[in-house]
Amino acid sequence: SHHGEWSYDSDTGPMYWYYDHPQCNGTKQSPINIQENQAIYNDSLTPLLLFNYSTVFNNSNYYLTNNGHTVILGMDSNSSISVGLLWKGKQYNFFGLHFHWGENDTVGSEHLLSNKHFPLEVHIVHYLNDYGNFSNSLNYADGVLVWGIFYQLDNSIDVNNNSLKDVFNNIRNVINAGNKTNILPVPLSSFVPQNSLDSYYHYAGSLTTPECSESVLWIVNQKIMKVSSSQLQAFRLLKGHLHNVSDSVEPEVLTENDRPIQPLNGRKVFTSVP
Ligand code: BO1
Ligand code: ZN
Repeated sequence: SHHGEWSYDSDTGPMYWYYDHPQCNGTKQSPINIQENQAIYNDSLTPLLLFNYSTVFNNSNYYLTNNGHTVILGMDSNSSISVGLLWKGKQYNFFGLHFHWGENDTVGSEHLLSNKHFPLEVHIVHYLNDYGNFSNSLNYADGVLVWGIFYQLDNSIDVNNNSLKDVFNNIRNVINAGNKTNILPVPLSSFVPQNSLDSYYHYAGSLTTPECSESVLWIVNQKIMKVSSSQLQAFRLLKGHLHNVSDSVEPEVLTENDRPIQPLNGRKVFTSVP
């Protein structure tokens, strides 16, 4: 195998991550199967308060980049206005957004909803403002907040008149690991279904990739977005890091990047909906 690199299959796949990244063997790992009928209503799960999610920063640089494991949407804001959300009185700043998909339309999401897979899951990653930056936040149980949104297949959506059109069209411009391309400014609200701030699941878990830090407060949306099969297909053409194929070294094809579900180990999953 390619030393030091992790992947989604064979001898550098999820089963082996903990060799180099011991936190991946922890007891509060993500993703999980969210059993809807076992989620506990908690009235402290008040609606998410978004700030600047609907703002289009026309003077900021929005880009997609392939980091060899996923496609990340980021922005270099030259504005002092921050983007993020308030939850339980704490300010979480936007860090980046990325995608998880599978080899076909029946798999791809990392979280499952009562054993059901979705073909795509978007993660909007935030860190607690008090901790200053993302990597410092990984040292704290409440340091990172990831808002996960499932996408279900719907071929009746108009891919040509869709707020995510430019994002999905640009996936093909970041085929190789390390590629980066600028995209048109897009508000973060485009990735989230309408009226979805007050219905979500919550539990405490981890990053779903190495280092697998147990520093993530997960918010998993109950409302679901839509994606077409042609939009999904673009993700499966992406390439990841180099790996050995018999005698040669080639980029792996990123046909999937979904970690299998992890044991709950007694953790509780909460719902904001009575
Ligand atoms: S996820 O939302 O749980 N899938 C997730 C996974 C990994 C990261 C964020 C969210 N972040 C990565 C950064 C890397 C950094 C690594 C440290 O965390 O993208 O730059 O090296 O563990
Ligand atoms: Zn993720």
